[in-house]
Amino acid sequence: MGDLILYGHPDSGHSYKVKLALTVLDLAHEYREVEVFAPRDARRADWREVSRFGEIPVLIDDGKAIVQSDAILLHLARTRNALGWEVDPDRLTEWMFWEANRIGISLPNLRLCKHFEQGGDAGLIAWLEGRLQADLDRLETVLAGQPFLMGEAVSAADLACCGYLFFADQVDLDLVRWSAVSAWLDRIRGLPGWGHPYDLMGAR
Ligand SMILES: N[C@@H](CCC(=O)N[C@@H](CS)C(=O)NCC(=O)O)C(=O)O
Repeated sequence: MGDLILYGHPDSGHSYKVKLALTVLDLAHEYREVEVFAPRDARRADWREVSRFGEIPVLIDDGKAIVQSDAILLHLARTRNALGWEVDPDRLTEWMFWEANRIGISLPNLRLCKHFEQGGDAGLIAWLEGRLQADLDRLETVLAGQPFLMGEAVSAADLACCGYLFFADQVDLDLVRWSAVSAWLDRIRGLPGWGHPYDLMGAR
């Protein structure tokens, strides 16, 4: 396997999902911070060259740039035959599409409204909150019967779905009513290589 470079930012939960996969897999890599709050054409040039959709994260693996956090996670799982790929690639892929369409939409956008924009349309916030609660209910149901989303061991599905939940305080989200989700997050916190986004990618 060749050199790995991750482009991200400490406030980006999508970047954190990939950073966490790299640390949990204990893969040596270079981390490059992108000035994500600056206009796109003012951000670092090496990132602009490789970010096909103008977003972070981007992972360079052996010279090839891969974008979209869940595509990157699936790439790491497939090429390292790890993080659930070795258990069931189809089930793992299902979870990644679920994340991208569900909790990967509801929670980041709620955080955008409540934490970064400090306001926003009340109807939109209510819709995002309702959707997030349904997403947490779904995770709760699965995790009530097993320690991780794919079964007994941590997988890329867990790393994708948990990412933004470590910013729960920024959206005033009290996870107490989702006890299985809370216990799952504690299990993830206990993994070798785990760190809070601001510890792994630089404090803000
Ligand atoms: N679907 C994308 C979402 C990535 C995304 O929303 N990235 C944000 C940071 S978390 C970004 O780059 N925002 C800056 C911009 O769009 O200019 C993924 O999963 O990678």
